Amino acid sequence: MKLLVTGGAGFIGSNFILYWLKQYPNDSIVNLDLLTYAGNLENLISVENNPNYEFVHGDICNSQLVNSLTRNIDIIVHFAAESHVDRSIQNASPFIQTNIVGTYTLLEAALKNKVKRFHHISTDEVFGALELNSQDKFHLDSPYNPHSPYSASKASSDHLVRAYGTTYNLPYTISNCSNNFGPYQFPEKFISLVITNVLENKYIPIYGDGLYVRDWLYVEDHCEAIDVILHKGKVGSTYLVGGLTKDISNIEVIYQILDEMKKDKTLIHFVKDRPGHDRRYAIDWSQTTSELEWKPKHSFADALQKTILWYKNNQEWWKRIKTGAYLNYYKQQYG
Ligand code: NAD
Ligand code: TDX
Repeated sequence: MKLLVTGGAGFIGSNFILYWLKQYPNDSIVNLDLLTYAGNLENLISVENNPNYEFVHGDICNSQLVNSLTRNIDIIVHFAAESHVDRSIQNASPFIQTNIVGTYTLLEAALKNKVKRFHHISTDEVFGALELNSQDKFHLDSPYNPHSPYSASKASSDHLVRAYGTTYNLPYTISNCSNNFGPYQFPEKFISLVITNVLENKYIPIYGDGLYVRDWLYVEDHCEAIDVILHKGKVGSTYLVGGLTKDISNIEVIYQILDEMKKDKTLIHFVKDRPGHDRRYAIDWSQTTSELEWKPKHSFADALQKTILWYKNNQEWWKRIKTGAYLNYYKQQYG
């Protein structure tokens, strides 16, 4: 089987490529990535000489390139996106371009070249926010109600994928997953930022009252979910993928990290809240379990421990990032 993976040099995409080539060594993968600030080929050093792996540096909005790469491809797994909510608040433009126009460009190529499956990676953020302390969860029939330019652009891309399925019979699947964490996550996202700041003895910025709730999913569990969706998922279906069954607030996540890293709470700094900050996410993945027999294998505590260890053992990886252009972003975001 031949896969075109977009955004494969990013956090989840690179974890997916490493996972897939280990699991299915006879499959081949073309990785199309623009190498924006978030793309890092270091993540893929262990497979760069694998004859079944090819990297192509390019933009998913380039229709000529995307069209030529899609010939002879069986499956497209579409990760490429601008993915950070705070950056979308600073400047929405690249989000509109990559997440909407880029997805449209890929859909056209998939149709033209008759790919057997277009799998779109999306997010639970398209559903908006839930009430704090409620029992509510996002379901497959939850209405779309995105609040940030990021989530609105992802919602648009989901609608486009479904429209191509309905109108042109494009064989697609979609997964809407919760907040991922694990190795190779760019240290602008909450958990990777907290761990690396603690390792540098820097203050931990926590937005607002710190009582916001996210559903945390270990990236390896996410890769396994995509695997079962590609092998057993029904064309034209959407699958919800999450990691938790019990709410955990951002401040509790920080306490757990500090506890595991044996540091005290003095590093915590409450900072200005994110505009339009979604209060709570919780995802009901029971249908994915009953239909595909998938469920996350890692508990939050175990996955957090593994993740902390990875960042401790791979300091060069994130230190190279944190001393580059990242510094400008950090100054703009946190002062
Ligand atoms: P990431 O920001 O780490 O990586 C994105 C990758 O896409 C980078 O390698 C970047 O270079 C590439 N890219 C960006 N614009 C491109 C373009 N125009 N053409 C080609 N490549 C381009 O993102 P991530 O966290 O790995 O997220 C991957 C996907 O999963 C995204 O679609 C995101 O919306 C979705 N998602 C992420 C999370 C999460 O918690 N990280 C949760 C739910 C859904
Ligand atoms: O410095 C911070 N302080 C803080 O309190 C940062 C960066 C975040 N936070 C809070 C905001 C959120 O409540 O932590 C929570 C998680 O924040 P992010 O890591 O920015 O994730 P989120 O906004 O929830 O979006 C993520 O999950 C869904 C990903 O970035 C998206 O790509 C994905 O679609």
